[in-house]
Amino acid sequence: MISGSLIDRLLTNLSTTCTVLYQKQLPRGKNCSCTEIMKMGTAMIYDEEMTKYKLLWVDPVCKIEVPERLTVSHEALMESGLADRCVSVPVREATDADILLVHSEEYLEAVKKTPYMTLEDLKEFTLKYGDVYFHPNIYHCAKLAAGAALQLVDSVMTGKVRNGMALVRPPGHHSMRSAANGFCVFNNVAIAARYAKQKYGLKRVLIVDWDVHHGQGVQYCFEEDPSVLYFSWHRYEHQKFWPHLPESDYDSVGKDKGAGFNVNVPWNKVGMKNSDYLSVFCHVLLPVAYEFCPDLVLVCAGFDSAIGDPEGEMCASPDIFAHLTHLLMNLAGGKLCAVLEGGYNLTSLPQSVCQTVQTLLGDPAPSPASLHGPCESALESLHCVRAAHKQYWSCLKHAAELPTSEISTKRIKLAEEEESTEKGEEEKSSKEQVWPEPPKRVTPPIRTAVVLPDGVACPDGCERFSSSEDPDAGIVRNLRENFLRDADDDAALTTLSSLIALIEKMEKNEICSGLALVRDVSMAMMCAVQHAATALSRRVLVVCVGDVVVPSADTEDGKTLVVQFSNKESDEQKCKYSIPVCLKKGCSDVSGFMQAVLGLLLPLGYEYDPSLVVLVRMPDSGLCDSVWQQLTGLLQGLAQGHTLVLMQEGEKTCVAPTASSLLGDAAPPLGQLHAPLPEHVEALERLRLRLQADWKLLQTTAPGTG
Ligand code: X5A
Ligand code: ZN
Repeated sequence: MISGSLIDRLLTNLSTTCTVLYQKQLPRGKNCSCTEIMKMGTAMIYDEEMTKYKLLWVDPVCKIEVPERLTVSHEALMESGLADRCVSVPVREATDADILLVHSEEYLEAVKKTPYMTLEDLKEFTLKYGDVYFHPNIYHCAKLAAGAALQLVDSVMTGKVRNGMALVRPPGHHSMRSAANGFCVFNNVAIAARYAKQKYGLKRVLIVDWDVHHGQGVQYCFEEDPSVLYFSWHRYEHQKFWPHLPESDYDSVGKDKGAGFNVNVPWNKVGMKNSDYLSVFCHVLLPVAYEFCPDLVLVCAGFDSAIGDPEGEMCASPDIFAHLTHLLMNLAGGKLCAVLEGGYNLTSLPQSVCQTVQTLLGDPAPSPASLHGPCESALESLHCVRAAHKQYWSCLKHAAELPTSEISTKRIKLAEEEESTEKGEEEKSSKEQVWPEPPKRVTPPIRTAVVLPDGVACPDGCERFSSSEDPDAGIVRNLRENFLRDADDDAALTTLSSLIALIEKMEKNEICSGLALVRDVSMAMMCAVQHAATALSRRVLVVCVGDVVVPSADTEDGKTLVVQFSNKESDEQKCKYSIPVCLKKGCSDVSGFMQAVLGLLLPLGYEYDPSLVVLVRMPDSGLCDSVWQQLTGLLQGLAQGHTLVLMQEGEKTCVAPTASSLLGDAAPPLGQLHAPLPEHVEALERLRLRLQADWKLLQTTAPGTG
């Protein structure tokens, strides 16, 4: 056992020798080796120098892009203590060669001259481009911004850290091969993608652009490139919103070999909410991303898509970024680099940055506030994107055809909405958004507790759990009367009462997650669910993999939602809260299983918003470890990470992989997914259609379409 102060000293030594600060809070209690700390780390890249340029003349379009964007974000990370937990990596200047990976020599040479220009020259130079300004120091900052993205890629790819975020100015995703645009000078993320491919030989890079603007510069860069999958959602309003490009619409899917590798989700209304964002993740981005199987995930992390932003005018709360981040963290073995783009509300920007970084550090996400399903306009976009991509992705093969009326009405809609523009403008100025500050995310002192039979070793980083107090007499009586059979011995009683004590500690947030090997999984599940739902009055999401007798009597009241994956043809769904997912050929159809997880289970889970997830694995589940770890990892976005995993005693080999996922390690990649079995696709689609009346997050088509 290493004492806290010794660890601190070790870390201090490390930080001086490696010139970076390692995560002070140890992720693993015991057996901590240098590599393990590094594997778990989160990099943070920031340099004050990037605050040292600003708009020098009057320009209402550019006045929101201020140095304070960076200072408030950085201060929030310091004040919350998050910065201290990150590995601080220095920036560097991108070299000419780095910049030329994306930009033309003529453009680079032109930008190189800007530090020597007079104010008048700068103004004139600025006029050559759209919605951007230059300053004598912006070239220096642009080199640092791109260099920061490259430092981040290097830190992640060499295994110094698992993931990280770079706080940079100027942003990058609008800049093009030979043009500055939309506050951007060099395309930081596009350069990073090319650099990562070249230096580390990566086959596939995923770029997720959750900024509220379309990163057209990134799209142009990779349009014909099937090795870089670019996803962007953006305010569009049928082309009424900047940058007003027809190629920002859903029907720009990429060109030639790159067809299918450009995914645009246009938002045609403002005011999109958490449900709209999550819905697009569950029904478009995640299925496609898992099928693509990237080696690295880059995020164009703009926070102008958060509430309060003057550009985006969307209504997603800052804590949604915890979920967006979490949902991407099991791709590419957890290798994720977030690079700041936009974000102009100086309150929601730092809040959103903190949510992102705290999630990268591995803290459980907060429970998502009431999700009511996507709005009609979002559904329409979702439907169009899925239809446009169905020929490229087998996960979307079953997506409804696009009614031909849709495409032809595109321009009409634009014209219609132009008429009502003036009214819209008035509304805009009158509403000042207010929202509650995201509550502090308190991480329980114990991450994962395990209840294991005596002979089974406690996995690294977990805590062996046995209830310290004698179980309450009432609980014992209940256990004996309702669960235990006469033949069961004291060990069975001890296990069940430990489970109950464990659930209570999870409820008090003293323990985050738990794992138990039990003799009788069904009994343990019934007992755990009954206690949580009845005694503690909690909503419990029960996820069963394999054939197990599932509690059904007490599901009517909504206290439990049971989703059971099995290969038995099940009778029709009993009620809204009991959902059998039948995969006839078992869970060996990895694609089919993942489709069910991403497109059914996650939306159900998010909408249900449980306070506890009980994940049950039967010995006949047929799931391989990596799929099981993906499932375990993804489910931890729910219930603030309160997951209790129950497995049969014999499944000892599954303990370590499960514990690893509960501890927050990234699940191993599944490889590029092939097409799911057609009969599974059909069964899942039938189920989704039947359930979507009750569960709005399952909808993928707008009323009146599809
Ligand atoms: C990076 C970014 C926005 C430019 C808006 C110009 N740029 N109207 O968010
Ligand atoms: Zn933006």
